[in-house]
This record gives sequence, structure tokens and C-alpha cells, in this order.
Amino acid sequence: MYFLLLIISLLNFSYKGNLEIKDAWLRPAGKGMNTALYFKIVNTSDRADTLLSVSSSAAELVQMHETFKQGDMMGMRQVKAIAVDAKSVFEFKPGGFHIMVLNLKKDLKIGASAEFILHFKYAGSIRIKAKVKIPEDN
Ligand SMILES: [Cu+2]
Repeated sequence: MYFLLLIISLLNFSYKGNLEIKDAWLRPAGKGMNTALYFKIVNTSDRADTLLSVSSSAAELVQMHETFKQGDMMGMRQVKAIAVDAKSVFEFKPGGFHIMVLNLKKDLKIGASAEFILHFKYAGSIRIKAKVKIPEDN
């Protein structure tokens, strides 16, 4: 039984190495305000995974959102999960999918950073550090 658990945990560990989180950043915002987090999930493996949720001690609530267009109106809505295909890159970016960070517990000024934990179905929890900055094309 112990042996089996060991094998499972080793497999789980090696798989985790195949998911890479890159270019994590978020917009500056003050305490009590909302902001958005963006990053890329690079999956170099042959196995698909699913991002189930994101959490952080920096905010009251963290949700996964998508942006949609209805006529001339832009809106956003919560999504339950993000599918990451095998050998693919999933990108959270302005105007598309983003992580909504609601009711910040402290000021996030440019140059500071905040920690988030991404919860994947197979890869488990991945801790990331996101830099506070203004988007380059602004
Ligand atoms: Cu949103």
C-alpha cells in the first residue's frame, strides 16, 4: 500500500513539472477594490488538465471569468473550469479570459507582487507570484 502511494505521488510530481505558469501579472488597485490577474499555462505534456479554481490570501474572493460580447455590449461571467489541452498554451489576457480578484485586502501598487494558488485537477496546487504592473500597450 505504501509502495503504491509512493508511485502515485511520484507520478503526480513528475506530471506537475509539465505544467508551467508564465508571465503572471495583475493591474494595480487599492484595498477594497477589484482587479484582474493574467498568466499563461504552458502544457508540454500529452495529457490534458483542468484549472478548477484559483485562491489567494490577498483578496476576499477570486473567480475565473470570461469576457463576452452581446451586440455592442461587453460583459463578463464566471466560468467553472478552464480546460488545458495536451501540448497547448492557454492564455488569460485583457479582453479574454481573466482571473477576477475581488475586494483586495491591501493596496497593490506597481512593482509589488501578490501570491496566488492555482488548483488543477491532475497537477494539483501550483503557487505563483504575480507582478503588479500596467499593461504594456497602454
Ligand atoms: Cu471579470
